[in-house]
Amino acid sequence: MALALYKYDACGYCQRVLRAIADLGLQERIELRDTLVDPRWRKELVGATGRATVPVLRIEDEGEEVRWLPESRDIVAYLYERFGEGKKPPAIETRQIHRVATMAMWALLGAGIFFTEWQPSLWFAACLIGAVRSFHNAWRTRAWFPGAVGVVFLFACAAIALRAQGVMDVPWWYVAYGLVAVLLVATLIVRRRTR
Ligand SMILES: N[C@@H](CCC(=O)N[C@@H](CS)C(=O)NCC(=O)O)C(=O)O
Repeated sequence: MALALYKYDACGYCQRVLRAIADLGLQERIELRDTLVDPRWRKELVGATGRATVPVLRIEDEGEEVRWLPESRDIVAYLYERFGEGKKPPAIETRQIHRVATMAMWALLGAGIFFTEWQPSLWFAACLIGAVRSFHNAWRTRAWFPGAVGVVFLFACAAIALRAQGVMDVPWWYVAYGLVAVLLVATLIVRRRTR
């Protein structure tokens, strides 16, 4: 049996599969093929599946045709079923925690519009959640872009605090411009890398 995972580091879905591999102690049994580092793997993946989307697990069992298994959830389920010896995949995933954090962030931002006297505290809390979420994402995926978004959120926190304390009025436009600039650069870089 030969297993190979087509992936790249900045992909959150790939991280989900890599966590399962680590949890099951399969690092030695599954070859990692980074499609952004080696164009050969990307070409092979596109040839087999018709697209460059990762993660995909290539399964080569003796006497059987090679199978290409896409979808991180399906790959994780497959790995636990085959190698887990009864172990189950984690019930709560980081993605779910992030979803709750995002909802809380929007709820606090929305509440700040209606409860104006609480606005600085509510918006400060919202931006702090945004910063923590982004930095965690950056650490998890080893990607710089979420980190940059985290910095913008921190800037917003500082701006709100300084304004609330009457120290200085940092124009909000800088935050918006910063975010747009970061998004633009990130889009260009991702486009170049996945072309
Ligand atoms: N539903 C898929 C999503 C996979 C996905 O969107 N992967 C992204 C990277 S995180 C990708 O490969 N994008 C590049 C492309 O589609 O060519 C999964 O859970 O595996």
